[in-house]
This record gives sequence, structure tokens and C-alpha cells, in this order.
Amino acid sequence: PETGLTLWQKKIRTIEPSFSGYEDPPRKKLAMDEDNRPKISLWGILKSMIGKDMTKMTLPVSFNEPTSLLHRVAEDMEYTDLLDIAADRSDPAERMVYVAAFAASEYASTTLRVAKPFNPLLGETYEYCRPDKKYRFFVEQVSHHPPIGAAYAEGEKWDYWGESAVKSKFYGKSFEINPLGTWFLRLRPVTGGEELYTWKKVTTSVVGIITGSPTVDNYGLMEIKNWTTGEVCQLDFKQRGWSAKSAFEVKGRVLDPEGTQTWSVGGRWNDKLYARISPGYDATISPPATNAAPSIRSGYTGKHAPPNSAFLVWQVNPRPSLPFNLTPFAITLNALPENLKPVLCPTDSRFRPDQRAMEEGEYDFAAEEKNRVEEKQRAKRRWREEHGEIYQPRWFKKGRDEVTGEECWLFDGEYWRLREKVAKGEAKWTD
Ligand code: CLR
Repeated sequence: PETGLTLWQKKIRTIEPSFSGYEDPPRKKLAMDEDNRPKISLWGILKSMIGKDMTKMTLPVSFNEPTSLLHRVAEDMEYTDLLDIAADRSDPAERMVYVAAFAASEYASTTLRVAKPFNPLLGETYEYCRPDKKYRFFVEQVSHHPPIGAAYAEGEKWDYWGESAVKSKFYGKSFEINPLGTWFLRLRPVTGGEELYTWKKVTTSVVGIITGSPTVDNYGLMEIKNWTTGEVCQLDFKQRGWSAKSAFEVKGRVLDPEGTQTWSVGGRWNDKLYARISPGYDATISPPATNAAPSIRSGYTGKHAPPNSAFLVWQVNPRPSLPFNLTPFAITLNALPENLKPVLCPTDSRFRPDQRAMEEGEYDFAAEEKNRVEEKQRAKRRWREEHGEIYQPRWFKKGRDEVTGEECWLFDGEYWRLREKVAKGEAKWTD
């Protein structure tokens, strides 16, 4: 029965109509210049919560940042330029280098963000469009216990989707967050056809809570697989040690379908990633001397990347000091310009009063509103239980991926079709 959906997903769609409401350029700042959150010792509050997972911890709202977990999924979109470049390369190993850089780039925004995003309500949605980059993104909270978000993003040359679900536990020494879901990327390369890539996210942890210098680390092995050509990229995110030497370090290799190494990749996930051709061996990566090698991004269009020397694949965007240590990209997410209000789905995170209050620095009001909306959600849940009603997500359906055979959430684009009608005044979100 899911074949119809899958067929739809494979069609090239026009995504332009979804850009109505996004006429204003992305927001550059919050109303506040600095957050004046009360400085409370993390350890003081957390020491009684050892062994708990995040869903069972009640924390004062001053531990929050004015984002929701749905926004945090959207933050994966910051470096989609890498996917556009990947699609433009004619060599599958080079495409893999850029796709792997994209997968690693998803961690850059985690540094300094030692704060809790708001928990999405069941059925909460979040959309994010970028006319300048020609993509649209959509995510829905499809389960509350356990918390699960299903996401689907579409660009001109790629689609990216997956399930955002984590297992978390506070060990005292550290807070460990293990992502569970698989992420899928469908790339439409210049050479024609399409390719499917998958990977799983690595572990995020907060260390240094006891010593009062909480720090975000990301570590573990990530394997990015191209199911169409057989290329694989293995990335090793090194765990931060006692000396900060291995902090942020990533090292990896691209293997061809026969398992022979073709490229070496390395760098730091908070800063820069490099790659070099290394046929049959594992090469160490040292940053090229300035301008030593023509970078593919600066216009090199030959069939193969320049040999022998590492080139810069990805570089982090500037990180000016901003409230809540948000990134400039994260700042854009909760913007609610006048044009967008009338077309936005009423369940969108941007309408959450508690999160809005948080970004406006009204922490007490934020806490009050948070309690109110969560209490409302509990009442709805009790009602469902009493009436034997099983909750069904609105925009996603559980299904199976044809290629990998894995369970995944299927999205049929209905959200965007209805949105287009709403924008034209032909329908209401409640229809
Ligand atoms: C990691 C990437 C996943 C989605 C995801 C889910 C939960 C997020 C996590 C990411 C990053 C770290 C995170 C976590 C929830 C709480 C935790 C934001 C984005 C922070 C750092 C914990 C704050 C510490 C408390 C003690 C206040 O795909």
C-alpha cells in the first residue's frame, strides 16, 4: 500500500509555492542582545537526578534555550550547500566526501549549547523554507512517550529524511544522548539517476558538569553508506580526552565498492574538514598551506579532485557571541514575520507562547505557559485513554524503506499541498 507514497517521493517536485510567507530575509538577531538567565550551578540541580533520562527530569526553565527539539532537527539544514556540491560531482567517491562532510557538519552547532531545548508537544509541527537555498523542511512530533520526531526535507538535488529519537541518561560524570534513528539522503547527481545514502548519528554528551565547566562532546563511529554504488565512508569522532588534544577530532576514509580506500578525510567537527585522494592507503591529513591546492568549491571542475594535497571540504560558519550561545542559523528558526503568520500551520512551534516568551527574556511567563500547554497535553492524553483512542500522526505514516528494508516514517507531501491551498485562500488548515 505504501508504493504510491514512495512513487510520489521519487518524483521531482516544484517546491517554489511553499516559499510564500518567506519573502523577508532570514532574521539576524533576537529582540534581546544578551540573555540574562540566572546563573545556576548545573551540578547543584542535577546531582539528585543521577540515573535518570531526560524525559524524567524536571528542570527550571532557565536551563532551557528558546528552541524546540524540532528546531534542533532543522539545524541539520545549515550546511545543505554541501549536498548541492555533492550532486554536482560526477565521481561517486567525491560525492561521498561531500555527503560525509554534511553528516559531520551537523555537529558544529552543538558546541556551547548546554541548555535544554523545549520538548515538542504531540502533534507539534515545524516547517522551515529557504527560498535562497531552494529547500523546504518539515518535521512533526509523532510520539510523546518516547519522544519521536519525523522529518522530511527537500532540495532541488536531494531529499533528506529520518527519525529523531534519542535515549538519554545522566551518569553524574556526564550526560549521554544516543540518537536511535537512521537518516536517509536521496541524491540526484548530475550524471543522472539517483542514489540513496544512510547513516546514524553519533553520541552527544555533556561532560564537565561536576567541575562547573560543562562542555558538549560528540563521539563514536559513523558509517555513511551509498546503497546505490556501494561506496562507504567511515568517520571516527574521537572522544574528548583528559588533554583537549583529541577534542573535536574526526578521522575517516572513503572505501570503493570493493572495500579499497580511495580518499582520506580528517579535521575537526567544530571547525574544518579536509580530504585527499589516497588510493589504497590511509593518509594523514594536514591542512594545505594557504591557497596551495585549488579547492573544488572555488571553481575546480575537473573530473577528479586535485591529487596529493588535502583540500578544504567544509568550514564552519562564523560564531559571533549571541544570546543562549545560539548560532546565527539557529536565530533564524523561530522568526515569525507578518507574511508567514497567515499561512503557517497552527501547530507550528513558532506559535508556542512559552518558547516565544523565552526568547523575549520573560522567563517566569515562559515557565507558566510551559506548564499550561503541557497540562493541556496531559488532559488530552487522559481523554484519549478514557475513550480508547489511539493517536495517529497527521502528516507521517509508518512504513518501510524499500531499499534498506528498515522501518521509517513516510511523508507524502500533503502538508505542502494543503499549505499551498491555504496560501491561495482555497482551504483552511482545519479542513
Ligand atoms: C543531537 C542530534 C540528534 C537530535 C538531538 C536530540 C537531543 C539533543 C541533542 C541532539 C543535542 C544535545 C542536547 C539534546 C537534548 C539535551 C542536550 C541539546 C540535537 C543538551 C546539551 C543537554 C543540556 C544539559 C542539561 C543538564 C540542562 O539528532
